[in-house]
Amino acid sequence: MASPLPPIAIAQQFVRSGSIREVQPFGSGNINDTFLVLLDDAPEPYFILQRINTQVFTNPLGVMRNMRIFSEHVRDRLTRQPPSRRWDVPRLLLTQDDGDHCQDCEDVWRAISFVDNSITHDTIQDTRHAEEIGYGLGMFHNLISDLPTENLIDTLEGFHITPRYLEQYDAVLSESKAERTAELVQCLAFVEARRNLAQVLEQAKAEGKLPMRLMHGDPKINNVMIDRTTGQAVSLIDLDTVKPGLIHYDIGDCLRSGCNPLGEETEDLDAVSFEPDLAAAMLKGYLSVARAFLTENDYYYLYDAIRLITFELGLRFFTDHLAGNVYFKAKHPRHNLNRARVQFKLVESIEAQEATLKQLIESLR
Ligand code: GN1
Ligand code: MG
Repeated sequence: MASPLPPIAIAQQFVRSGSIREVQPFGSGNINDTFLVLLDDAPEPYFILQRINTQVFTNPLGVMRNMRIFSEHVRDRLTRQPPSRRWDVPRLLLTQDDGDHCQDCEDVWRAISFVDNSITHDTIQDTRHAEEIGYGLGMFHNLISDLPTENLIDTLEGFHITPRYLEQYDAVLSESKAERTAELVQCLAFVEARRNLAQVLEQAKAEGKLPMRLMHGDPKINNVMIDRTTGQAVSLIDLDTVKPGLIHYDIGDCLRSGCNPLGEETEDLDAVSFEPDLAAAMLKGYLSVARAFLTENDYYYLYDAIRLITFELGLRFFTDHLAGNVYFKAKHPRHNLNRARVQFKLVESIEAQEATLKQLIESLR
């Protein structure tokens, strides 16, 4: 079998003018491989090159199709109803023979424009940043709210369906020979004590209380691009999981990532906390756009969503640790265990502030 092409050779397929100076690993994604391609003498000095992880996204061409449909819809919307402030949609760059992914490559590689003069952060900077992150998610939801859900396919079956993750956890656990260390026993007990909360959003969906809409799927704070000059949110990136789902998954994910000032990679477990001031800022930003389309039930399930998606991510990391780190990229054998414990700490912090958070949600609506 031919050896895989190096990223620079793949990047070359997407270059229309100028020459490649360098291809560098980029960002902190846990699934796909991402590179920044730097160009000389080109109208845009860099672009993003990504290898889609086809172990996870088993229908990568479906992912590309969703991205095209999403982008066309949002661009059209922005032209018809120009927003009062900057909002960008990353562009798919075409190969020299007009394909949207690399031909003749073993994997599926694509290239995406870099949102000009913008930056992302892995940890929240301040309440202004939090408010902008919330605004960004609201804007994103608003812009896809009139794209029919059936226009996009499900690119990752079972994604954010918490009871399914619990089933996977049970299956992995029954096979696991991992030594029952004190911390492992603690994590096992943590999950057991919260088993019953796993179905809260799926049940609300089944009862018709929460409608299927289109969601981003992964709106953690480092997927919200911030304008370097104005500090405003200007785009959401990482569009692989834009698909039918509950917007509560998104709101929960955005808050669990943005209200944890130490971020999901910290090793300082004792200091992990969910900050209500950041939650207030984020929800304020979100509601400034989303108030228009949220229902009574949507508000009712916000607290549950924040707690559930945090629990779910902890459960996913923990399962992957027990399975031998087969899903999330891990830098060392305990990496996913540590990540799980951070999320579990965050769940405890959320639970301890249930009354405050519910009051906060009430006061903002
Ligand atoms: C994964 O690859 P990345 O970092 O964009 C994961 C998300 C998790 C996130 C946690 C498809 O996203 O669900 O919230 O890690 N994406 C997928 O950092 O599973
Ligand atoms: Mg992602």
